[in-house]
Amino acid sequence: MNRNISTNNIDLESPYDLSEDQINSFRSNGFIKLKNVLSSETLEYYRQEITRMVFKLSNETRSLEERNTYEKAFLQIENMFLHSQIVKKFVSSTRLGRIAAELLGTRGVRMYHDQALYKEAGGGHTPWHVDQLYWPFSTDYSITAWIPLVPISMEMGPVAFSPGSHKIKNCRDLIISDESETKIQKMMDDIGAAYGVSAFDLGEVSFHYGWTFHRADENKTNIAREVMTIIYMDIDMRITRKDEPWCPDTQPGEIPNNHKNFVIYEK
Ligand SMILES: O=C(O)CCC(=O)C(=O)O
Repeated sequence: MNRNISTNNIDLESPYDLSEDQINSFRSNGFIKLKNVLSSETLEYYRQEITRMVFKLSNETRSLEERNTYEKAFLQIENMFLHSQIVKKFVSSTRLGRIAAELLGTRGVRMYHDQALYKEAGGGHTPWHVDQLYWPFSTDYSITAWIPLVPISMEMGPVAFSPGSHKIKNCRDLIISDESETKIQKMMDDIGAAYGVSAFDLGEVSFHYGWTFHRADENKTNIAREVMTIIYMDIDMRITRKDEPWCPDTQPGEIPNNHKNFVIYEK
């Protein structure tokens, strides 16, 4: 860790002003990209710790050629906050949590899990998929913050969304795979769905619903696409089946409320 970088966390707690238009745009498109959410100083401070933890916790030793499509897409490290108090501070940001709650229109959000998604230099594409397929939630009030820790050019494989696709019910059951990429792309072509992709400035963060279809191109550069994500659920979300290890000690029908599923923001 570079001790010269200040631990200034002003950006993590101060409110971000969301306009009515931005909230409406999120709800109709299923995603939004917001600029200047975090400062470059804050991002660089946490990037150093998150990157250190990715390489500490990853047990990937194979070359890209030896991996399947999913494994080529990124190094994926989950619930890093359990291993680092610095990461815990980052993912507990009330600035980010409040944006998530205001976009969802809920009275607050709690942690489902965090996830670093490092698309290595030369790493493969991320196939089309929806996230909530994997999650046993009683409602649709789930949202992911996709937080670039470096500027992400088009060549690095920024996350891409199909606007309005959170309302599409077809193909939701396809787990992330070569099959999901082909079948969902065909469905998108058949219905003439729009495709939204653009580079991310440093400080820009996207938010998407658990049911929004998304994917990413491969990383054609020789630097890693360093991204942290935080997956939030409505503070009042109940689970519909047991969900170990993500929601420990929680029975179906209950609200997860424990050391992993803590409240991040409450109005
Ligand atoms: O980072 C990527 O390539 C895909 C992101 C994603 O699937 C997600 O954040 O839910």
